[in-house]
Amino acid sequence: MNSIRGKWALITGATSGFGKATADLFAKEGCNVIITGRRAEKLEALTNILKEKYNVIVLSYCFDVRELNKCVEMANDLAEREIVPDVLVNNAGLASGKNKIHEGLIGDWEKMIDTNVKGLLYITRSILPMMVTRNEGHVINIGSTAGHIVYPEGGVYNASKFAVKALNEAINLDLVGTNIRCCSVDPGAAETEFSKVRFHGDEEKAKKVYEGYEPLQPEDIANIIYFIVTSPVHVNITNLVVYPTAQRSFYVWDKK
Ligand code: NDP
Ligand code: 8X3
Repeated sequence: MNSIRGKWALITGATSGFGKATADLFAKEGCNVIITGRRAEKLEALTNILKEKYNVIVLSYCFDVRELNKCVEMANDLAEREIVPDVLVNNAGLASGKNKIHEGLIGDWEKMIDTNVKGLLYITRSILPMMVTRNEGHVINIGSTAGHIVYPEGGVYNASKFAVKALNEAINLDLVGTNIRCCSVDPGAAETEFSKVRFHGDEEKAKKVYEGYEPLQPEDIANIIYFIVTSPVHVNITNLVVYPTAQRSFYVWDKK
């Protein structure tokens, strides 16, 4: 067991879903956390809760991962404070819209590619050099089962998560000879704000995605990330795929 107590974890997209649950679990286990997101009020609320509940240090940075200069600013600020994240969870991401390619909205495509691919790269490029210099660290990339198999009307989201899968593999190759580990965690259907965002705020449509079976919960993913990060330092889990038991593929379900 490789304890995270007293260490630093940077979790992007911590205002809801997987990121929030991971920040909560890591803080509960005594890890100082750096949380990010665009919604200032949610970040502030989570900061206060984690400090009060777990007595750890919480730093928050409110910005959009699509803005390279903001990613760099955060990294510079951490460096000034002499903080090198022990763990980076590249979680900020989204699906926007669900359309056939020939009916797709360009704005949706740009949001997904810029956030899920370029945002992940911007954060990684800003933070990973600090880990390399110290020759220590762990990168967790949140991919998706959507990055293993494509499905109708999901094409651009699928492509963005196939890219995360490729980048996760590439980062691992490039880190050979260092002590830095890198893993993508690829969930199937999980009940978060994901579908509400995908359907542009349509709560009814979002709710239907999780009906008739027991979806994954944010805490399930947090527990998995915790397991990966706390495994012994000579153990590098490079990819973990997780579905709800009622879902075996995008196409194979047991829905009541
Ligand atoms: P949520 O919508 O609950 O959380 C997404 C988080 O990402 C929020 O904190 C949001 O914060 C942040 N975020 C989104 N866009 C940006 C941006 N441009 N800049 C900064 N932060 C951003 O969804 P999930 O927890 O489900 O999603 C987390 C990750 O998991 C995503 O990468 C998603 O693709 C992936 N995933 C989700 C699955 C699911 O079924 N739920 C399954 C497989 C993978 P804010 O809005 O405050 O910026
Ligand atoms: C989210 C899972 O199947 O809705 O990445 O794309 S799915």
